[in-house]
Amino acid sequence: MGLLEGKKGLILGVANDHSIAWGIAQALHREGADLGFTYVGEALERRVRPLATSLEAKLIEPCDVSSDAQIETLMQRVREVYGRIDMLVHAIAFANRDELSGSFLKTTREGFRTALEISAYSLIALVKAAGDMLVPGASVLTLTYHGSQQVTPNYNVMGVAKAALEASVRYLAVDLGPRGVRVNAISAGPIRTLAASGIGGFRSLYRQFADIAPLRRNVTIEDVGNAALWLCSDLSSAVTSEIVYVDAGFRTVGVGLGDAEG
Ligand code: NAD
Ligand code: 0WE
Repeated sequence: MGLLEGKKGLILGVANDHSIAWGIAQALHREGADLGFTYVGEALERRVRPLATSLEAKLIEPCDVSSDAQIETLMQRVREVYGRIDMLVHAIAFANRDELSGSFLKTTREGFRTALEISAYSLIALVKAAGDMLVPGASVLTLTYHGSQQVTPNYNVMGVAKAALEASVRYLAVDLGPRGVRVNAISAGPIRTLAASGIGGFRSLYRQFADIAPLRRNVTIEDVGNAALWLCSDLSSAVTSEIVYVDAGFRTVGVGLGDAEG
């Protein structure tokens, strides 16, 4: 019997089959979870529907997290279809493209507001709107990146947004803990997804990562999916308020170790 048999999950952030959210969805489905999905806009709906259908999803709804009304409508639908949420997976980030290149000092008021609203506030808004559907034993999971802790060139305002997201994980964990609801984040190494495509310097960052990381490789959406499975299942029953690194050990290394052959 699967680890997640009988559990209901809501997954936000699948754009295509390269998405981290898709790697997570596949791992949760493999263990018997019943999953619902959201998308933003008609272009992504055409991508998400077939993927969600292949995992027998009963709920596929639009949700742009910049809209309280869309979040509210989504949660009403979840209440009708599932009535409860055992797993809430937030795999959403957005900053205006101009903010993700060049000097951090160029950050605009509007660019800051957008990045923090979509990438960090949305987790708070979703948990709030889910309300009592998050039952005792439920797990909330979000995705972050180490650019929140150390400077990654060009990540800029997204680094600030991820710092806010990680702090939000801790505050939410304290608020929801007494209800038996856990809140955690996975900090993933760089992965070639839609959100990483066309980012200046991503290719070189991605290649350097595999040279430096202790495991000498990049991270896959399957790696992240399996860690997510642990955090969403009762195997992690006393883990909350945690930022779990799925980064092949990259964070631990200050400078390249060089080739073991010397
Ligand atoms: P992705 O492009 O596949 O997913 C990003 C998702 O965010 C998309 O599905 C998009 O529709 C959604 N989104 C953007 N604006 C939205 C809005 N207003 N409302 C609702 N959804 C919105 O890319 P990904 O890399 O899988 O990103 C998922 C998460 O993983 C993000 O939080 C990202 O910061 C994080 N992450 C990515 C990497 C990486 O290298 N790819 C590394 C660490 C963490
Ligand atoms: O969190 C992310 C990606 C976040 C992201 C990506 C985009 C690209 C397209 C947010 N908003 C947008 N807006 C767009 O218009 N990552 C962890 C992947 C990533 O993005 C980088 C990175 C890495 C790693 C940007 C600059 C430098 C490194």
